[in-house]
Parts: sequence; structure tokens; C-alpha cells
Amino acid sequence: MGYKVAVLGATGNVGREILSILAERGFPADEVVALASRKSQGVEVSYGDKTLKVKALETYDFSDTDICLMSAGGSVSKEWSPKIGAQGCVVIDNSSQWRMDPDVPLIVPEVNADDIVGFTKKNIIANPNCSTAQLVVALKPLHEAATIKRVVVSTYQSVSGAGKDAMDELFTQTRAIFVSDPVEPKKFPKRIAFNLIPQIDVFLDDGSTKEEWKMVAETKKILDPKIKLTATCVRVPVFISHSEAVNVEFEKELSAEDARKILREAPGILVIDTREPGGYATPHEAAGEDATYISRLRDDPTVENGINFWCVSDNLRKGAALNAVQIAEVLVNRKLITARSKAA
Ligand code: 11C
Repeated sequence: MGYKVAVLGATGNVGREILSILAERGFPADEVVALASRKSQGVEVSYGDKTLKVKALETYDFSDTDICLMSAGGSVSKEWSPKIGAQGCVVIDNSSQWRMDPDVPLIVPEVNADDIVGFTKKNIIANPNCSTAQLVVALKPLHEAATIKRVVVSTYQSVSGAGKDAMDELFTQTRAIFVSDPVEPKKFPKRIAFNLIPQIDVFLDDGSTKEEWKMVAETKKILDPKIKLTATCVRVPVFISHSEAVNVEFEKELSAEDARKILREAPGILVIDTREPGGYATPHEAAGEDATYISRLRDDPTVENGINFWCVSDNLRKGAALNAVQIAEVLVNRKLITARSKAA
């Protein structure tokens, strides 16, 4: 018996990735439906070796669909998630719309899968921001071992986090620079090709950006409200995978060597860390992979119990699509939903 699954936002970067991950992982779906707004109706998208024709969200009946994996932005989610949830279909939403709602669980399965039971209040489960997801996967086993006091993180985020137009902008600007054409920033506030931009999302009153605030607020909700975290988020001219330089201070003693052993055993983590040229993971190698890669583990001698590490992961996979599919797998494996499609 399988489930009926809708993928909303099926023509976007994350929607396409969700479809391919559902197929790759053999998610127990009897039927997968690709959805988008009416203007994309009829567009073809791949689901494994099949091709699906996109249907219009506006006219789709969710009453026999079990799970809707949504990656259509905050305003679509704000309007549609409650309507879809009210029809008994569980929404797993990639936008930031519901993440801080106390009646919506914010889930990274390796970290807080048990919190998922709260989904029945609204039939909505939130997927975290990509830069938070990979960070908490790495922090969770370290927090269990030595209790994290404070985290200082600097991110190096790829342009795919800002969508397909942003990827096109990096490509177009790079080519323009090579042929000496003028470069006009559109999606980003400044030139991104051969440059870095220390702003992701809008500025807040305290001088931080919303991306930085999300990392703080979401880490507290997913992992532990007592953890102090400060972030600086930077956009870099990389197409896929976010990287993070992380400094962690613990209450109890924990050396980099202890952390290495713990992280080697931790779910979702791959430690690549030999102290020689190239003995670390880079965004290029993480792209298309499921793991969160940890490298450059070392003690921080400036505090009593502190370490530094480098953390890289594919932002479209663990940071979005893979995490959403893993949440759906938790629902199924823990028998928290039953298939209601006539086809099942
Ligand atoms: C970026 N992290 O790299 C953002 C994209 O809240 O889901 C994801 C924004 C979000 O631009």
C-alpha cells in the first residue's frame, strides 16, 4: 500500500530535486503529482525515469492526497498550507512561513524527529533554512556529548539558495566579465561573479540580516533554546552547496579529537579531514550528495572547551529537498499517517 504525494513548486530548483530524491530513495508512493501555479500547467518534469505533466494548484483536489511537499515560497504557503492541511493532507513546507509557529514542528530528522508528533495541530511540518539544517546535524551529537554554550558561525552560501534566476545571474555575469560586457546586478544587490556579498535576505533593526536571524531562531527551536549563536551570512560565487566555518564553545570538556570520533558515528555526517592539501570537503564535492561533510576539526585554544570546524552540504538536498523527503519518511515509518488514496 503506497501513498499519494503531491510536489508543489515542481518546476523550481528544490521541487525538481524533491522529485528526483523521492524516486532515488524509493519513497512508497503509488502516485506522485507535480503541481505548480496555473502558468506552469503542462510543463514536463522528471520523476525517476518517468515524465510528469505539471497540474495547476488552483484546480487540484487534495482530498485523497496524503502528503504535499511544498516549495513554492512563503506567500503561496501562507495561503495554501492551511487549506491543504484542512483537507487532511500533511504539508511539508520549505518556506520560512510556518517555522516559528508554536503549532508547527520544525524538523531535521537526525536531530529532533520525535518533535514531529506536533504536526496534527495544523497538518503542517516546517523544513528549516538550508544553512540551519546542515549546522544542526553537526551540532546535535556534540551538544549531547558536552552541552554547547555558544556557536559563532560564518557562512559561504551558494547562489542556488536564492533560486534559479540567481544561478543564471552568476553564469551571465561571469561570461560578461570574460568578454568585457557591462555587468548589471539584478537579483543580488552587488556583482556576484568574482565577488562576495555580506548580505543574505533583508536587514533587521539590529544590523543583522534575516538569514542570520533565521540561523539563531531555528537552531534554538530545533536543538536547544539555551544555545547562544551568532552568525554572519555571506553569498559566494558558487552554484551549489553552502559552506560554514563554525566555532563551538562547550560547557564540558570536549577536544577536537573527541568531536571527530563522535561525528564519525553521527547520522548524516561524513568526516573528511586529513591534515594535508585537499584533505577536506569543498562545495564542489558536496553538490549532488546527501551527507553533511565535516573537515578542518581542530581545538580552539582561546577558550576553555572550544573547537573549530568546516561544514559543507548541498543546500538543495540536505538543506531543502532531502530533508523534506526524510520528514515524509518519518511520517510513514512511524505510521503517523495512513494512505487514503483509492489507488492505494
Ligand atoms: C539562501 N538560505 O541561501 C537561503 C535560501 O528561508 O528557506 C532559503 C531561504 C529559506 O538564500
